[in-house]
Amino acid sequence: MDERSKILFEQAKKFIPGGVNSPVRAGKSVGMEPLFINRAEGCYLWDEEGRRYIDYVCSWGPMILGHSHPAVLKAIQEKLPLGTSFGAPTAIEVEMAEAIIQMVPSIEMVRMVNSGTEAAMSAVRLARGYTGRNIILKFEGCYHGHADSLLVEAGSGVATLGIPGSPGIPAEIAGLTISLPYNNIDNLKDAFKRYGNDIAAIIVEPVAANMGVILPDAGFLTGLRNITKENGALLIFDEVITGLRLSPGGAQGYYNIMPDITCLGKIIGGGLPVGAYGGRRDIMQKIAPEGNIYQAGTLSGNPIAMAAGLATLKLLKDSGIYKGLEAGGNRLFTGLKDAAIKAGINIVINHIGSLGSLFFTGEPVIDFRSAKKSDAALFRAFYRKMREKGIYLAPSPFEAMFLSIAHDNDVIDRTIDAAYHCFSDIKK
Ligand code: KE4
Repeated sequence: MDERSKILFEQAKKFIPGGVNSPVRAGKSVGMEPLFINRAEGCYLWDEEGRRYIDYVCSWGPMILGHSHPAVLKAIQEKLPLGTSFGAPTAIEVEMAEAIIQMVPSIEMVRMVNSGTEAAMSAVRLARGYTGRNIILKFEGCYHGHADSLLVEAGSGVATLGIPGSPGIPAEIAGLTISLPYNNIDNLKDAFKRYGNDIAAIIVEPVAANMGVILPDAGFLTGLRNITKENGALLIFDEVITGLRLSPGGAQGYYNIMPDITCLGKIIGGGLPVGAYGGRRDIMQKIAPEGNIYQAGTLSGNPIAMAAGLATLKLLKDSGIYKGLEAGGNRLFTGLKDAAIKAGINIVINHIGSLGSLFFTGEPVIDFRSAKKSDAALFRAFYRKMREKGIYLAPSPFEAMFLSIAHDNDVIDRTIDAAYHCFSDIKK
């Protein structure tokens, strides 16, 4: 069925670890080999066999305008003949910085990097350098890229120092990170009681989307803002997914909670490799060469990537887009819930705007522990059936579904119909 992809995957595994350039693409969680994608347009992907899929991965978030949006392609095509990279400042980087500062409420200064990992890693170093403290506090199930300090699992007891989340991370480094359950303010208070004066920052996904989608309980984000202020620690919002996804101002604009530093990525690159971190001027001025906290990047602010990102941001300033994305998300996720009920399948759907995920469970999903209780085997069966019906989901129960402006009602209704048949099939 996926002959060309199979051949390519065998070839790829000879030269690339696991045959992929990012682990989740290999589809190990769903026991299916990956499709090799040849091209994409709007809400559709075509694999190497020429088979068309409705895409709910959207490159893990960036493609909010749909694939190959004419305005983004035009911006790239206009920039290309002028050269691809100079390693020198360019006018478009200034435009891009201004656009981000205008859209993201808490950002007064911003530095472009090349990935979400770089953004989060740099934000952590900045917080440590600015506060003179070393401990970072994160939440289980939140993913902030693969920097050593952030690939850390919870310690033995709650509010204890972390343990390495991967070989190759020294215990000494992991031991400077605390990992707590999401949505739990009491554990947080314990951690600050124990380590308060040594905690440089809390880093959080304001809406978690790497354990499936989990929304912040009422008061959770405000609690983080208050406890960091009370203890002289910084609050870092990792908005690599939520930035420009939930609203033009991301989650901080949606919930009206202002962090000290924000990490961005994905959407701001329009599909090209772009990340950014920004925040209060007094903090960002500590970054070299204005300050002495070092961070650098050969291709940071690359003009082609800036062209794609800026073209995307210019379109996203139209708030009508977010009303449409919200309507599409509501239609899809309520439709999936109704389809599951009709098929007699227990699922929980967490969603906000054009972002959501489904869990094969009957219990509320409010943190990583409850997310892990969902039925992975049922997800695998559902994933397989949906892919056979031409619906392309993220190959893991701990990822999200993303909509773009190209997902119209007809596409959404076809997805819901396909899901009903898949729910009915796996029910048997
Ligand atoms: P990148 O280094 O992959 O650009 O960004 C890391 C990152 C940081 N913060 C958040 C909230 C993120 O979701 C990510 C990356 N997201 C994953 C999928 N959930 C990227 C997919 C992959 O790893 O291939």
